[in-house]
Amino acid sequence: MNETLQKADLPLPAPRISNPETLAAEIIERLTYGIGKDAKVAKPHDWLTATILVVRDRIIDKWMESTRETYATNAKRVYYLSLEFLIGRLMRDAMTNLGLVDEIRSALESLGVDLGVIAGLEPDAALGNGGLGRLAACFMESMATVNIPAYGYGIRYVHGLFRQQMADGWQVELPETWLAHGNPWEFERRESSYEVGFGGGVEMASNGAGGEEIRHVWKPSERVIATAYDTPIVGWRGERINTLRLWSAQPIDPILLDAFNAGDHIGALRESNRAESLTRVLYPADATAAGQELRLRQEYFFCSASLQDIVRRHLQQGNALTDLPKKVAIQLNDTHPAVSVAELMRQLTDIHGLDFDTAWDITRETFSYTNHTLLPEALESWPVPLFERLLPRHMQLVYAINAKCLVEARKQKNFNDQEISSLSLIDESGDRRVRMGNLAFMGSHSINGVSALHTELMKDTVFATLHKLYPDRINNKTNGITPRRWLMQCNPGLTALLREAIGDDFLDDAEKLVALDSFAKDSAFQEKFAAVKRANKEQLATLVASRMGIRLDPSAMFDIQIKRIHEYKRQLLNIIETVALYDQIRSHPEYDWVPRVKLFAGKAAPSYHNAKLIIKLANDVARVINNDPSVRGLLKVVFIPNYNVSLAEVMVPAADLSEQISTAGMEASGTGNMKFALNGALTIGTLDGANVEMRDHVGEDNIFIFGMTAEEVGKVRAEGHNPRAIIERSRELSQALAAIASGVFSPDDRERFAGLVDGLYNHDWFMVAADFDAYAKAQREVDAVWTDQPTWQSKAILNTARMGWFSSDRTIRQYTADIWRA
Ligand code: B1N
Repeated sequence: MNETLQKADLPLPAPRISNPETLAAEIIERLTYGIGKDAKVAKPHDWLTATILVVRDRIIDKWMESTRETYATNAKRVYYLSLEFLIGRLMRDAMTNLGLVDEIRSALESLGVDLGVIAGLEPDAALGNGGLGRLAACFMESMATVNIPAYGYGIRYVHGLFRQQMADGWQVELPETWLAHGNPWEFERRESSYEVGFGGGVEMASNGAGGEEIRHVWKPSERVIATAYDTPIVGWRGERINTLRLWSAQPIDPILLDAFNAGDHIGALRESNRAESLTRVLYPADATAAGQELRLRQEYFFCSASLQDIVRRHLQQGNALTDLPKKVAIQLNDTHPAVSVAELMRQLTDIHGLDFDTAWDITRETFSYTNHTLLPEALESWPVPLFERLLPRHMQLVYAINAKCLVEARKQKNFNDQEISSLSLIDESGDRRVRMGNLAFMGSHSINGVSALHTELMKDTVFATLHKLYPDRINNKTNGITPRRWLMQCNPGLTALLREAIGDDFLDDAEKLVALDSFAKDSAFQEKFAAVKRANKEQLATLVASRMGIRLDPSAMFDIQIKRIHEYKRQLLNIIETVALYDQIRSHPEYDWVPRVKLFAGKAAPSYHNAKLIIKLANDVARVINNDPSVRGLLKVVFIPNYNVSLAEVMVPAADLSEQISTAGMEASGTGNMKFALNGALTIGTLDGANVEMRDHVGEDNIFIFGMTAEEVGKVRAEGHNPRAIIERSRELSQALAAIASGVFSPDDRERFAGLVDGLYNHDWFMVAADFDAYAKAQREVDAVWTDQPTWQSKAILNTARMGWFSSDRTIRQYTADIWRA
């Protein structure tokens, strides 16, 4: 190679041309030379891979440009650390944001390939459980869109969230294998590998010449390699491409040859299996702490690798370590990456030689933390003995941080012992545990909630004492959703209609949707809006027919509840009301009932007994109702298996009514609520999470709010209530519960649901009984408005018009301005 040739002089590849002819030629080229397949025998999967590779080429130029630009300007970088990224399919997302959909479609058409067919074969990357992981994915897309130099860091799970199958109405979990056909979106970066240690002990070493300064040296007993896999994330209009960097664990020695040669063929692979099992599966728990050692290992593994990478990049740019907070903002997505606080302290002190206080200031200025739930069972804490065994140096640092903060607290405020113990990083109330929420809080300059209500509750409950000590740290950043995936891509019919009506401004700024306000009463527009909804409902009906053999009438109201199955989300309330409605229709066949289809989908954590029972109940109720000729055409119930991002993309645009009915105070924000309303569904919901702000934006006449407030729930829980009396007072409710408890829907096992119903009579923690009458009444108001279609349509239009504020672009701009200062 010519030594005098500077790298900067190397020619750049010619920019790609993107007309259908060129695209078609490139697809054939990729199929032949990239995949080694003859077009004549290529399978749909081969066409998919070839198409992705051609789209990917168009991303790479911009990707490198984005990276070069950030490097050249030494701009502040944002790092989003998350144990979950629920990204779903990427091909349509990339094509939409690059403006290539029509060109690729016709290129494929000229080759006799249907874009819709191959797009449906792309695996749905489910590296997340629910809202928290999907939020991380929406944020990645919005950070690229609003031109923030950002990296997502997480784990490349070999198996994402399990595939849900129904066996006689029960959830069965099967492994999910998104990587089975390879993953053309990712780039393995062998050169970006780091060692991550576990266990062992801590030694002291003198720090060079004089020998008076002492350093801690952690000598782990176990080490694994973290290897980076990069996926490009395309922003709207392809202006910026950011990187999602996921870590995979590898053994240091792939095989122990000595053991192998001695005949121990299994033992020779033990270390390799142990390392690889670290990143093998996603924990399938949503809103509960996982609690096992492997989970803590996963958390530390990805934090350590990410921080090594971040510090390496910072130093490589020629920056001083003390400038870390000027050049780096790290957002902790809940407490799952909270061990980062101790790990950055370790790297700054033990490896880079900073003193403790300097390191602490840098750490706190660099990190910020988002809390996503107040559910006590979801607050992570680790038994001290486990933490100490796995991370002995971090345990010392946790104690040192704790001492520093508690001394400061005693000095600043007149805290009593109880307050001091609630601040502590160590929970001493039972077996001693490390409180990850407190660690994340103390190690961050900003702590945010995800809706206005949730943020206020954080201040009043879990973080009350910490808030008293640091009153400026807690702030709100109401969640958002990306309008690219959740409007333009999933609802092309509505997008086309909107462009026809109000022009293209909303494509770049979702808040410009307000221009639609003036169309709400326009009857010609209402008809078009309704026609789009109808077409989307027909598509969902087609999906249900083909997957489940159930026929749905698209002129019925599609009433949808899709989300993780959890008692606080109250699918049970919806099902019980469905049973009550079923009774009513049979008792009064002469009434003008509004035909409804009740649709459910969602997964239950495999170990969550009641959640699985609720799925079974939904299926049992569905079977009875759908087979009863006396309600035919008036009521149908469907539980669609294997809810995932791709299914949501079909269901959201097809909804007339969106169920957001959690017990007030329990859903931190919700984001499905926003997706539905943006697509013109009306919401029936409680004053919980972001529903409160949705009401403020769409107007209280355009949303069906019912039930107890968070304050009332808190009061009732403190004072105790008598659900039995409430149930006995409500004829509808007691009849529905009697039917369920007595086995009307479970003749094969009449006791099946007795326990669930007993729970409502005896404590009703989630206020299902307490809110039932209000909910049923709100549902009848829904019926009344539905009967007046022009009014319904005008409300639906106003929802679409006024939901632009809930774009994740707005959320990201707020994070940037208030927290990251990037
Ligand atoms: O985070 C979403 C919110 O919109 C939802 O209201 C909230 O429930 C959800 C442990 C969680 N909170 N906590 C989790 C996920 C996985 C896990 O292992 C907890 N998920 C949420 C986005 O802000």
